[in-house]
Amino acid sequence: MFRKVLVANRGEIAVRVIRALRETGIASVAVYSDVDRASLAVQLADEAAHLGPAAASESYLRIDKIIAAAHSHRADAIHPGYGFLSENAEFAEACAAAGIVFIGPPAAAIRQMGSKTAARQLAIAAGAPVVPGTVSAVTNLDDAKRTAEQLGYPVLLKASAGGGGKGMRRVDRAEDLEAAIRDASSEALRAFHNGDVYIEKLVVEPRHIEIQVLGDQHGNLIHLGERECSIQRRHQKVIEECPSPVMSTYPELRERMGEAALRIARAANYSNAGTMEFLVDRERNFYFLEMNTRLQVEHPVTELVTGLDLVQWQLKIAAGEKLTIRQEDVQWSGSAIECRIYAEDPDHQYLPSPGRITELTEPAGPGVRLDSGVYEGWNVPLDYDPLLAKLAAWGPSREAAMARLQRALSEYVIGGIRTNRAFFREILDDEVFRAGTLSTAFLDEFPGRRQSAKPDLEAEAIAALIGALAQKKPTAARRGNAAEWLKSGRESLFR
Ligand code: MV4
Repeated sequence: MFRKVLVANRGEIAVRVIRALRETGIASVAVYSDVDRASLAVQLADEAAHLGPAAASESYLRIDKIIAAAHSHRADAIHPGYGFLSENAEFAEACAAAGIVFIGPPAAAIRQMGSKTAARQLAIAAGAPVVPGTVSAVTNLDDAKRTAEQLGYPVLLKASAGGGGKGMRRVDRAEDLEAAIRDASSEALRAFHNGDVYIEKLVVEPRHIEIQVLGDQHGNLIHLGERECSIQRRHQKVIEECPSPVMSTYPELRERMGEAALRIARAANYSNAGTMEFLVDRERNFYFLEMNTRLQVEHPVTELVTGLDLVQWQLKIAAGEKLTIRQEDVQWSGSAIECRIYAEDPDHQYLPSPGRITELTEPAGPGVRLDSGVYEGWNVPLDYDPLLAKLAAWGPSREAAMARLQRALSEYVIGGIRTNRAFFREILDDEVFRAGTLSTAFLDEFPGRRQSAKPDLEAEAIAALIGALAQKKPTAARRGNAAEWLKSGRESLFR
């Protein structure tokens, strides 16, 4: 096993990895930019290395600086976390060239999955279902028209080099195709320096379900089931859960999707942790979309339900150990739901809302897991993704998990900055969410169903006023149910 590991990331995921290292008796090295000097990750790690200015391009994305830090701190491996350099094949190769183990998949698998069309071709070759459409780029309008006609409108144009919804265009009629190809192609060119687009049949109101896989360097591969990630805003996941509510009704779907994910992983010679993204339509047909060759933000819900520690397994696998869990050993128990707590302003289109956290009370108790990267007094920088923490709850049933998550959210106090905390309280009360009939259209339709949005915002404002007038925090008894306290505060004010 490694003696010392450098964590090439920041925020809650750096903390997550440092915790795993501490549990395993491996020394940790945090890295930091100018604005992260006092970060929680730096405080928790055994050692820390300064990378440079706040801009990620001058710090967390600098392969040379990170490798130099690993050398000077004598780290024998690097964990990349998610984002930043985690899916950069050149970084994985640079680690190997420097004699440092990259804790992740082989560089070749990262590179192959980085091209959406290459991934699609691989899936087809592996016999896994993909959305009907083409694999090669559109070259002329007549061919494109014929393809779209054969697939049937609506179709979706996608960037070959894409991901994250950039360069995507829905086309409903043949006469709109030409302009849409032009738009999608120029957007793709700007975003990815590659204007190639291809055509897929549009899957209407799909569920977004992903399968977690884990493989060692000896050819052993297993899947750890699915995560339902349909609730997204602007291609940013907001809530994730395990199992998917649809699997509770159709358990054989997990087996079939798991098998498909493993076929693709085998074809890619994959090892370490990875995730296959699928769309699932109303008839429960599933289609491979793309693969994420990293540990994902939402991995805790899988850990809560399977009892496995994905980061511990990443370390063992990277160190060359064998996967000792067989597929039949994997068991799913109960239900877990996670919400991503962002520093963002609900009153201003959920734009990032950085600043100093002046008050922080974190939830805990039975079935609650908080992966946080912040503390009271921490200044949330504006330079990075505004994810503060992931709050997850486990329960023996989906209902129990929802109740625990609601309870935990009611205990969570984050002062000084705006967050999306109240938004989750509404989603968890929403009848469509509670019924589990989710799709990627959920958040588009959600505003129409919110009745309690206004009073809740009003209650928060009044609470702030009462707090300011009283010059004190809510008492422990009141804090137990912030919403009730807010209501009683309002009632007494208006009586
Ligand atoms: C689709 C689709 C419907 N039909 N492909 C969005 C991001 C990119 N990775 C793939 N995406 C989609 N591809 C076909 N053929 C709908 C989406 C999509 C989506 C997918 C996953 C999660 C959220 C989404 C939100 C809107 C659209």
